[in-house]
Amino acid sequence: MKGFFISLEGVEGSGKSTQIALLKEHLEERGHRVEVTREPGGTPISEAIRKILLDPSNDALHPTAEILLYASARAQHVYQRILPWLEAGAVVISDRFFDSTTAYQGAGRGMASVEIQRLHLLATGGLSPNLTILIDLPAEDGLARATRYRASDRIELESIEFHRRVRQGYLRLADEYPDRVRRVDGMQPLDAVAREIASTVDARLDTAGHPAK
Ligand code: T5A
Repeated sequence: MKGFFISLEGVEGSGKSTQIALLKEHLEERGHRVEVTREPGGTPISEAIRKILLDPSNDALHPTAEILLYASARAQHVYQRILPWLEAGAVVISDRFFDSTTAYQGAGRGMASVEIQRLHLLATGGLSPNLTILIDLPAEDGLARATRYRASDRIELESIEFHRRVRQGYLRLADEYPDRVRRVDGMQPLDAVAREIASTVDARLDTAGHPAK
């Protein structure tokens, strides 16, 4: 693959969208072609699935149907957008990818890890981010930030215990995949988080043979 694939992960309101906008600007100044996308979403079909998943009135959604919908949205996203961008040599930044399923449906809902791994393989054809930035902070702080100016979506309405399990699931992923998943302290001021992410990404791009142009 000619491009470089970065995912940003974290609990609700961890600051992913804010940091992705800053990272895109930083990388474009260094001469990279950058494509930004998100999950669930990133294609018209995946965005339609996103609406179902986040609609608070869909409280009857079964956990099995939920995980399959996230996987369907991802498969469409991978084949329609992410792979073609990577083949064209872009730096692709996705707001969430398969680690969200491991953290939310695995650690949060308690679904079996072996089934989740199989589903990842089916949905992605084996594609994995080259680098994952985990913006880590307590679930309470993230939720407070996320819902300060807008109503909660279906997942944000889950119990605080659910969101704490999600955070622990992410921390286990950082332990399990230390080369791919880099934890950044999300309680730092915004610009300090941005600096840490930019230097981590620059170093990885240089090592992977994508130096600034
Ligand atoms: N999901 C997703 C699954 O369950 N399984 C899956 O497989 C996938 C892919 C997606 C939902 O779906 C779930 C996870 C989610 O619940 P979403 O709307 O994309 O829904 O949810 P989030 O990704 O959590 O989006 P948010 O917009 O809520 O959070 P962000 O993008 O992490 O945070 P951001 O940048 O919008 O910042 C939130 C607020 O905090 C401030 C910002 O200014 C903003 O007001 N902020 C800071 N304040 C102080 N200090 C800092 N360092 C700050 N950084 C940001």
